[in-house]
Parts: sequence; C-alpha cells; structure tokens
Amino acid sequence: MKIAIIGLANSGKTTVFNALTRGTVETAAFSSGQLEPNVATVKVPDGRLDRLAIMFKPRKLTPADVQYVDVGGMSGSSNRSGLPPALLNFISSADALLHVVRAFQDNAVPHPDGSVDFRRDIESVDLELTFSDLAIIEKRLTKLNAEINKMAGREREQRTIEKDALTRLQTALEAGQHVRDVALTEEESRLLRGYQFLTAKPILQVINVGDDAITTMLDVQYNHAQSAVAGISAKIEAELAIMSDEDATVFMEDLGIKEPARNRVINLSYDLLGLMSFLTAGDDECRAWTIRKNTPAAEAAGAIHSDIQRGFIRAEVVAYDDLIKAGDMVAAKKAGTVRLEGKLYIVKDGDICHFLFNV
Ligand SMILES: Nc1nc2c(ncn2[C@@H]2O[C@H](COP(=O)(O)OP(=O)(O)O)[C@@H](O)[C@H]2O)c(=O)[nH]1
Ligand SMILES: [Mg+2]
Repeated sequence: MKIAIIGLANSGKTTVFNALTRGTVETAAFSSGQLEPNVATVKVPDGRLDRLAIMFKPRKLTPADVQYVDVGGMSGSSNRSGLPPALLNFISSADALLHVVRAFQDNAVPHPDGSVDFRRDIESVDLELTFSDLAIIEKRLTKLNAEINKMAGREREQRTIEKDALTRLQTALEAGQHVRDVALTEEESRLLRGYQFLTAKPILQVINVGDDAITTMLDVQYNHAQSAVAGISAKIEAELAIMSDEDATVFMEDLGIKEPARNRVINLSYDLLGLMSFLTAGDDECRAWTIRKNTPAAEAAGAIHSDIQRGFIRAEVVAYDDLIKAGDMVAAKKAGTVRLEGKLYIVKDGDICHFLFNV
C-alpha cells in the first residue's frame, strides 16, 4: 500500500516525510525542481502487538507497514498548466494521498502564491487534481461519442454504461465534488478502475501548523468521502522522530504533548485506506497482517500464504480484548471465547487467528 505525499512547493512535504519515516532527507527553502521521489516503508504503530509480545514472548515481532512516497511539489494557483507528466504518474500509482498544507508563517521560506492561506491551498490542490480527472474524462467521452454508434451487442452495452458513468462523474466534478463522492455500481467501478482518477483516492489533509500552534484547534471544513484532516507541526515532529527515546520524552514534556503526532497520522492514513489488521500470535512470531475491511476468513488467510487460502478448513479466532481479559490462550479456550469460524466469517480488526488448512 502506497501513500503519495503531495502539496505545493515549500509546504513541508519532505519535512512530513521525515517525521513519518524517521528519516533525514534534506529539506530546502528553495526547491531544486527535480523530481526524485523519496520512498520509505513505515511500521504501523499497534499497541496490541506490543501487549501480545508480553504474553507470548515471541522471537520476532512484525507490525503491518505502509509505504510513503514524497513525490515533489505542485505549482501554486498562479500556474494552471496542469500537472507535469512525471508527477502525475507518481500520484496516479498511489493508493491514497497525503496532502501537506502550509499553515506555518516563516519569512525565510517563500510561498509559491506569495502568502500563507491554507484554505486557499486546499482548494487549489483539489482543483489541480479535479482538472486532471476532468481532462481524462473529456478525452475519453470524445472518443466514446465518436465510436459508440459503430458498436453493437455486448460491447456497445458496456461502452454505454461507461459513457453514462463518466458523464455523471463529469457533472459532479464540475460541481465541486470528487470522484470519491459519487456512488458507482460495482460494474461501473470495474469499468472505470483503469483510469486511476486522482480524486477517487482517499485523501488525508495534513495541516502543517508551525512551531507554536501545536495545540491550536484548526477550523477546517472538508466535506468529502474517504477523507480526513489532521494537524501536525512538521518541523518539531521531524526533530522528535530522530531523537533518542529519552531525549524525545524530555522534549515532549517541554512541549506539553504525550505522543508524537506521527503515530496518529500513520494510523489515520492506514484507516483511511480502508485497511485493518488481524493478528497471529505464537512463541515464534507475533504479527499484524494487513487486509481490507470486510474480508472473509479464507481470503484473509491468503494474506499469509496462498496455500492456506486454497486449503482453508477453518479458523480458530479470539478477539483481542477477550484474549487479554482471559490472560492466555488456554484460559480463553476455557472461557469459551475462542471460536471456530468458516470461510465466510468476516475477520474483525484485532482478531487473533489461527488457520487450519490442508494442501
Ligand atoms: N518554521 C517552519 N518551517 C518549516 C516547517 N516545516 C517545514 N519548514 C521549512 O520549510 C522549508 C521547506 O520544507 P520542505 O519540507 O523541504 O518543503 P517541501 O518543498 O514541501 O518538501 C524548509 O526550510 C523547512 O525547514 C514548520 O513547521 N515550521
Ligand atoms: Mg521536498
């Protein structure tokens, strides 16, 4: 799962990337204009896994992970020539977007639009994404309109469905909605999947609030499907991310915060992707496995190995809270909270699963 970090030049994208990935990529007040994406894989913080490690004392502890890509800056509202093709490619291939929005004031760091206004920047980046989708839709509709009358039978039927769906998306985008906001049938979604619309991707608006606004509530209205808003003080978080645990504790006490914001932002982006984790636990390894929400047991088993999915017999499942309450597996079995579930059982977030299979 890949999350692209997007935003205007100098909004703090690379700083946020460093904060989330605990990295030390160079940041700059003046962009090089080069497109050299920074890529890093980040472990998804999961307190449940730490708790299980105490219970099972495994040799290995393996959290779920997501990948962040820092793709480079977009131009401000003054430049409407569209996204450069290389940047568009990077963003199109991502599963979700993390938009870094500048709210910090610093005269040493120029803003591409000359002033700091985070509401304007959210709008101008949304517009840029929307224009990109509209251009794809218009091109495709022109082609369909020219060809559809020459088609017959099943092909014509499918293209008509596609054309109607694209027309609906076009109307919605022109009215300020996103592709994400439009209800599509399963068939329409399937027909449109290949287009990788930018406004179809879940988006997290991360407002970079600057050095002193860390506790300030942000008044941001963002009414779109599969989206969320979070505040972060990117520079402080980037410093925190590379400190030793002891130094970080002292620094956070000084700032009056309990936990780095990076954990919250990572968890938010994982959740926004529609992802969740089930767990496996044993004295060899305790591990979190990433699946989409609403995944049936046999398919979830496939996240571990395709053989387990193919030869699936049943799953032995205990909810995390039940296992913790019981104290260990034996006690949970005695308490009757360890269930046997079939192929179609919908795995829940935090379920501890043991799959029985036969190949
Ligand atoms: N004062 C202040 N400066 C920041 C903050 N975040 C980033 N910067 C500075 O802004 C400049 C651009 O940051 P960078 O992360 O390279 O922006 P990018 O172009 O979006 O990748 C750098 O000089 C950063 O040190 C912040 O929260 N406060
Ligand atoms: Mg950068």
